[in-house]
Amino acid sequence: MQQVASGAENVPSHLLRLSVHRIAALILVTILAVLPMESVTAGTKATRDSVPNIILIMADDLGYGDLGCYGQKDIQTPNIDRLARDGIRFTQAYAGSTVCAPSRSSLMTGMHNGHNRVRDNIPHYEDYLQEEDVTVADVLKSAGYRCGGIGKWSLGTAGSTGRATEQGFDMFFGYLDQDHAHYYFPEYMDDNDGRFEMRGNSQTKEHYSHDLMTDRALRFIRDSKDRPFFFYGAYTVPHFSHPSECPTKFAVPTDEPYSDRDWDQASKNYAAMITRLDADVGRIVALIAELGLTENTLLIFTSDNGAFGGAPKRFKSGGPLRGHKRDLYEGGTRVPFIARWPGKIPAGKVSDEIIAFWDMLPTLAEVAGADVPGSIDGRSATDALLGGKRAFPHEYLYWDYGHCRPRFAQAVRLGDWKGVRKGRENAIELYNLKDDLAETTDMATARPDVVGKIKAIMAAAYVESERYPLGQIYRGQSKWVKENAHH
Ligand SMILES: [Ca+2]
Repeated sequence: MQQVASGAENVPSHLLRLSVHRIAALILVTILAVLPMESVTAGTKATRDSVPNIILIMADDLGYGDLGCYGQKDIQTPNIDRLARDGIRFTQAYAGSTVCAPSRSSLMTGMHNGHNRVRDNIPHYEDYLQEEDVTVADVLKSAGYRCGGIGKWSLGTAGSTGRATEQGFDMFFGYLDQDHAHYYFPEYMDDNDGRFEMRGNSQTKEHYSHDLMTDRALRFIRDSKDRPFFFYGAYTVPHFSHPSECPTKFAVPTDEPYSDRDWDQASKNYAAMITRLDADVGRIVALIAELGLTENTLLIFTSDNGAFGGAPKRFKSGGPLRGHKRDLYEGGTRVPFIARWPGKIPAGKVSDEIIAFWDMLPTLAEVAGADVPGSIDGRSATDALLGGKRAFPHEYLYWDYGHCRPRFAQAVRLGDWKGVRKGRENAIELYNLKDDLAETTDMATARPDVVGKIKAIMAAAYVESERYPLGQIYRGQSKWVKENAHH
């Protein structure tokens, strides 16, 4: 039987240094808390020209290999590919998790999954984020940004403290509950603290949720053009839909421009969803240009986790990577990541720098000249975003998944090494990503020294959460599903 490492004696020295930093950060936060507010907030509020607008568009379950600029041959994504040509494309960007809710929590709060408020899609809660949690939107709002979002929020249902409008957003339109987001022709959408009703839409299929979300995105950007704004476009494409909507489980109003392809219907729909998302990105980019904001807008495009295991195989949505969503192999966590900021980010740059979702809060805060909450796992990657090397790269990256499922898996990236342990009772698999990107050859026997370090990191990086008790198998349903069983 394998011992699970615990206690400081097994912790590498750099982790001990990190905990000293954490203590220092906590002391700093405590000191700041007793000072008058004026002395700690940024001296001058942001103005339209002093800081850029920030647009963060995130697809849902879009794989590392689903975009033309990442090697996709069959699905057309001309607008996103153009962003990559005009900006930077990262080859080693990582999502916060291998599934939706914790990945979004990591993105929003700057924590990796060992400390994340939200660790998994289950158990179902209503108030995922808590009042004391500080989101990207909170941070940017405090610096004078107007913050708006559309799409799938996942971090707090209607009326809860975790809902978007309680977490820094001045506007949010879409799905607060992620089970609701399985419906592309919904009966209603969350509209700030109310609802935009579309009774009968599940039958008439008059309104495709993405079209409405993009309309709202354009309105928000237009309304915000005279001040710095943060727009978060959490699109749900190409996530599968509820089978009641569409037999292929990829609901889309039309399978154009793939209707005449010699493909199965699921493939046509999947590709059409992604191309439709690309067109939505194109509409946003065009509006930015029309408003004269191109030069002063940082635009990021990414995905919340790897491709769905049930995505049509013909597209090789994971590209060269092993595994998919719900795995901790690279195909589960490595995602497309593109950023454009003309004049600041070099055009056509391809970067191998390692960045992760938990770096986004401090990165965007630095870009906006905003204050960062004290104790987070993320580090600003602004230097990498601007095309350079990271001055302070992470010692390691950490993910876990399956706290209340039959198997709790953990993964660590340490330099070129990747350790994956699928169940705490099992041995750690070890891969060298530099030589073996597809994670085919387990090097654990050859490199027990590296396995030992990764084992210690797995023990130290994970902190228990009473909301995600390991090994207590959860079989409940979300409140939204219970209340909307008629769908
Ligand atoms: Ca997802």
